[in-house]
Amino acid sequence: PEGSPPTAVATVSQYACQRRTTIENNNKIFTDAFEVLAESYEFNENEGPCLAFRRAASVLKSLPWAVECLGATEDLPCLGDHTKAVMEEILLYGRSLQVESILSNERYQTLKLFTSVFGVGPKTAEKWYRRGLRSFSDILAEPSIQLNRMQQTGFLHYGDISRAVSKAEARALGNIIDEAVHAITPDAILALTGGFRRGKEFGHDVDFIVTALELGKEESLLLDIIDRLKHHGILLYCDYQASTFDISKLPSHRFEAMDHFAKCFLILRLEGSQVDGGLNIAEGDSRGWRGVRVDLVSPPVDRYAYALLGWTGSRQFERDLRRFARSEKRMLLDNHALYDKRKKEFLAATTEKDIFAHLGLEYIEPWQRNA
Ligand code: 8DG
Ligand code: MN
Ligand code: MN
Repeated sequence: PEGSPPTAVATVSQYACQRRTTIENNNKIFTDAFEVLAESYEFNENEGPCLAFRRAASVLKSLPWAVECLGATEDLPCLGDHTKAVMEEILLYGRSLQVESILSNERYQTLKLFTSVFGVGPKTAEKWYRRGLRSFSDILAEPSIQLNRMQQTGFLHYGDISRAVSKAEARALGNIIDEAVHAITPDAILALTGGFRRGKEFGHDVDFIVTALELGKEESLLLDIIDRLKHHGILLYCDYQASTFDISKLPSHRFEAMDHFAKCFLILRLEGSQVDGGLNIAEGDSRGWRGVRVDLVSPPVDRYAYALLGWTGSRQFERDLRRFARSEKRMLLDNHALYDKRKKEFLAATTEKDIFAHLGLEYIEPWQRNA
């Protein structure tokens, strides 16, 4: 029956790109714990165990049933001794001592707080922590600290940016950007990507891909959109990065490296009147608007499918697509291209389905990529 482990268990792949993972997570008690552990290892720059816990969490997220005893995990990939010990503790006592000790650890709490500011990564957070700073007021009162523009914005809009963006807010922003895009170029393509394309109810930002049918027009299109948003008085922050895309380069090995397309990281002003059901803001907040983080990426139209696949995520899904391509197919995949190392050739794609087919993978729908 539904909700319990099937008797004839189909093998679960070690690759997230061979699993279907919806937003329904039946094993949240475990995956929340693993995420704390992964983050803690990340703060300590211990990449191995960090990835191991993220992979384990991803496997559990894909299960259509809840793990109720350790025996049920026997045939699952990516679950090591450490992972299983944490699971056993949670099954027995409802909590993990290691996770609780991390959550009450001052260093973890401080790094978590500092990295919640837009523009502050683990390196900066660590530097501030080592200087004895523990709170936002410590940072803002420290005269020797020079915040960059992104970090200043992060503090200025902290309340808005750290508040989840709802699906209705994402839709309203889609309308605003759609209006801008089509006022500039009637035959431009605009697509929602990121977590909202995967069917998530809430996100930390809203991600869009925009491109022009005429090759080479995509970069000026992005600049024109930014101009228009500025004119409408809704551009609260804009970090524009010009394209550094080079068609002759092989796909990158490093996942964490950003792609080379023209893009911008924005904060837009969204009016309550534009959102069905109203804004997701604090009770008692009477401004009638809020700031929302928006990412726009603008690939050349012939790279649209690769960009869409890369920006739809989840991050774990992307990691495993690349790992699968490299380890199982001797191909290199990134947000720009797919390269077959044996045939020594680039593989063209106009849709995401083409890319899955090149990789010999069954197509996974966007809402099944919540790995
Ligand atoms: P969320 O916003 O709802 O929290 O989740 P998300 O939509 O999955 O995360 P995201 O941080 O907005 O990233 C969406 C995808 O974009 C993710 O799979 C990684 C991908 N991505 C790139 N390049 C870049 C980049 O340069 N910066 C960021 N932030 N994301 C990038 O492929
Ligand atoms: Mn997003
Ligand atoms: Mn984003």
